[in-house]
Amino acid sequence: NTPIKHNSMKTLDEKIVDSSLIRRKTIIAFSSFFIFILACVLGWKWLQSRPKEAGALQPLRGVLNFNEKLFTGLISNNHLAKTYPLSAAAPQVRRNGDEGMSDGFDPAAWKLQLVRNPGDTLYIGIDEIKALPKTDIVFDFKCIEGWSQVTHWAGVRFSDFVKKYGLDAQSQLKYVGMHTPDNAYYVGIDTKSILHPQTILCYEMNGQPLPMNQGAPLRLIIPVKYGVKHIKRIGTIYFSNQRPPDYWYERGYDYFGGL
Ligand SMILES: Nc1nc2c(c(=O)[nH]1)N[C@H]1C(S)=C(S)[C@@H](COP(=O)(O)O)O[C@H]1N2
Ligand SMILES: [Mo]
Repeated sequence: NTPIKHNSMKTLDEKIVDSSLIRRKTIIAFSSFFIFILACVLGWKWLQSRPKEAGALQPLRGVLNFNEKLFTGLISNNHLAKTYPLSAAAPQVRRNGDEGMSDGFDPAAWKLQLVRNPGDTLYIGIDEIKALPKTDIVFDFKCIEGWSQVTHWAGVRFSDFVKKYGLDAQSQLKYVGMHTPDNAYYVGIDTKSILHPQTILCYEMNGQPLPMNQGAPLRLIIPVKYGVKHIKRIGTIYFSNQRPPDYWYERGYDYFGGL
């Protein structure tokens, strides 16, 4: 151990480390790195070997289920999605997702099928729905693909629809299911979220009748959820204690879809 002279001003006492110590440290560093990589590979292989549950590997589905429990407990009707002034609404509204929007659909012949009980279905025309109290909302529409857009929608609050059609007993059930007239797109929604004051059966966008590709004559707008749940071109609405099938849940997303 000899003092090293760095410059004319300072003299430092540095320890000369012997090379066996360096070698030992190097070996430790490399082996811990190797063990880490091995753990990653084995962990990944294990994950891939798990069975799938509703389109998601079982351990991942477990995490989704856990989050879901957490957030279903949190949502309340006092918690409102942020709203914006009319001037903030985009004039050109993005369009996304065409499942269940098959050709040959005639909006003039459309009736909403409201299944009050098995074997008890009401057929409701769009004019009846437009006659109910109208609510509008400007909010930030969020898609799980990563985009969002402030947009303006109007229609009847689902809770007003429930009052009008005497669905009090039905809305005690846990879920509401909806599907397109061709059954190709479908969602299941917890009743608490469907009765949220910002959830609307929507027939207008930017003060104009809903365009066809945006879900005419009737779509769901549910600001407490991601875009996937805002089903366009609703054909049928029903209530159930069992989870209704859900298009994107079956493809690996979480069922709740809450924000
Ligand atoms: N019938 C139907 N509704 C749907 C979809 C779809 O594929 N089919 N896609 C959903 C998704 S993922 C999003 S982001 C929104 C997009 O609504 P927009 O086309 O009005 O922007 O619709 C939702 N509703
Ligand atoms: Mo989406």
